[in-house]
Amino acid sequence: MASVSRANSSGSKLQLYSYFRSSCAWRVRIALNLKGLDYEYKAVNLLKGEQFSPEFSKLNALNYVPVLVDEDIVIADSLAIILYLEEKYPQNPLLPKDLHKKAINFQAANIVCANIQPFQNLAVLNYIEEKINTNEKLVWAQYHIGKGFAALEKLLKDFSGKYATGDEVFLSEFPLLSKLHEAYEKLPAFCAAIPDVQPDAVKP
Ligand SMILES: N[C@@H](CCC(=O)N[C@@H](CS)C(=O)NCC(=O)O)C(=O)O
Repeated sequence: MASVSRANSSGSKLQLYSYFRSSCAWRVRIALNLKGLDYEYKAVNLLKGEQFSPEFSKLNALNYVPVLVDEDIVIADSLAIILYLEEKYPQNPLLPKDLHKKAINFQAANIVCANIQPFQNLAVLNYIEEKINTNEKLVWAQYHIGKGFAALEKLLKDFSGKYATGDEVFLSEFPLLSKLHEAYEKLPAFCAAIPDVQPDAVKP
């Protein structure tokens, strides 16, 4: 695992185990950036299988990124990390105060984390490729992503302003989803979290 330190003016001890193309790590990078938290980027190359190293397995028995280490606290799940950051570092809140809007945020986040992302995970796609074939792998991923996006599009229709549930920034991502994506893309915290600008990005 390679480690790259970012400028760290606040003396923060946060470390993020990440892979530049991981969507789960990507949302945590966005949250860290929105909160203005410096962190040390610990690259875990998923294509090289570094997630299965004994060192990394100690941090997450599931062998997935992201993992956040905050001094002696280790958290291995993007949503758990984001909710931890929200409580420990309350500056620049990620969630709306309104209870209903907050619940919609959780619902949308869970659609992404439980009903979309797991079906297109590397380990799952490799398994389908091995047991069935490459074509089926793509059909499988597209079906589940499409189903999840359709549910998100429907859910957010009544709530979205500039961002998903209003004009405050929230942690998630058809015509409405595209519009939201464009709005998020303009924000510096999101620009700094894209795969291509991460320390472990593969340069063309
Ligand atoms: N529920 C976890 C899922 C984490 C996850 O699936 N991570 C993927 C990258 S987005 C991973 O590390 N995959 C490695 C593999 O499939 O071997 C989260 O939201 O953090």
